[in-house]
Amino acid sequence: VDESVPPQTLAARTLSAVAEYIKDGKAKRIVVLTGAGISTAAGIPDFRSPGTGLYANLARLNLPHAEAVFDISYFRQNPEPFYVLARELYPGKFHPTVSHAFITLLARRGLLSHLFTQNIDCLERRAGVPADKIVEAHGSFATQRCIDCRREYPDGPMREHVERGQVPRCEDETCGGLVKPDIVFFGEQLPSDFERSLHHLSMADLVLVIGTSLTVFPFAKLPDLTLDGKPRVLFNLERVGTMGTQADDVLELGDCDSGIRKLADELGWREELEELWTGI
Ligand code: CNA
Repeated sequence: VDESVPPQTLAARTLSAVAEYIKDGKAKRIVVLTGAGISTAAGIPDFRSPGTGLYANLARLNLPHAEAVFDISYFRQNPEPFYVLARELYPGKFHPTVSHAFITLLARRGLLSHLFTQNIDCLERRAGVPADKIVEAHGSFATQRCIDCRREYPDGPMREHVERGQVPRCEDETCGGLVKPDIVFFGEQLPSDFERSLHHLSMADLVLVIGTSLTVFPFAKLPDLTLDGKPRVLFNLERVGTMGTQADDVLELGDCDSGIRKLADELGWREELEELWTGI
């Protein structure tokens, strides 16, 4: 946004003004949008960061192109590369970040409308964000099923297969289809609660966007459903999407944990945040 355009709602385009807005009770319904960048500090690589991102490290899997690992038609032909990756990403090995803990804190203070996440690592649940506030736009590793007959596959054997790097098969022997976690692959529909929850964005009076390149649609359009005059804050290493084009957009560029701690300081919530985080 042109620096000469004054903000409409905030006193200034700064975290301190965002904190004032929250403390004044003007942000009763906060929507948080997250992507892989909120979990990199937990040790889970994102997709697109140059050098460290998953796509940069998939060469050894001999994929036709990096996205193929999450492509449903490729998976039908060759599920092994996905299971190599699943072994690295499988939930249970990682601890939520301080940014995840901040979302839990918002929920405890009754300020969290909803969290929309693109992540499949289940770290927001582990951080204590209430399940009914979470929209897992791309599904998660929490459940799995046969891609042919849709029969659910049990958690215990799933974990064993993933740990051994083996591809699980449908327990119905007449089917024998491939089993896949209920994460959304390219070419698959998003979960039904995604569409059903979109109206929460137009009801939000503050939107926090944390650690996403805003390149995967339809998720990437979510920040643009925010109403005019409602502040949007980006916590990311780089500027992304349309963030920074609205009068009340605040850009906090850098690692998101530092940005979130800065906001917590401004709010006077820092001690509570650190306590919550270390207690997870
Ligand atoms: P992405 O395209 O890899 O983008 C990540 C963004 O986060 C980039 O803009 C980075 O600059 C930024 N970033 C990285 N580290 C930090 C940090 N510490 N602080 C602030 N910003 C940071 O990932 P998206 O989530 O945008 O892409 C959507 C895909 C990625 C979804 O379908 C996810 O399922 C998928 N994914 C999820 C995980 C996970 O569950 N943790 C991991 C890898 C990929």
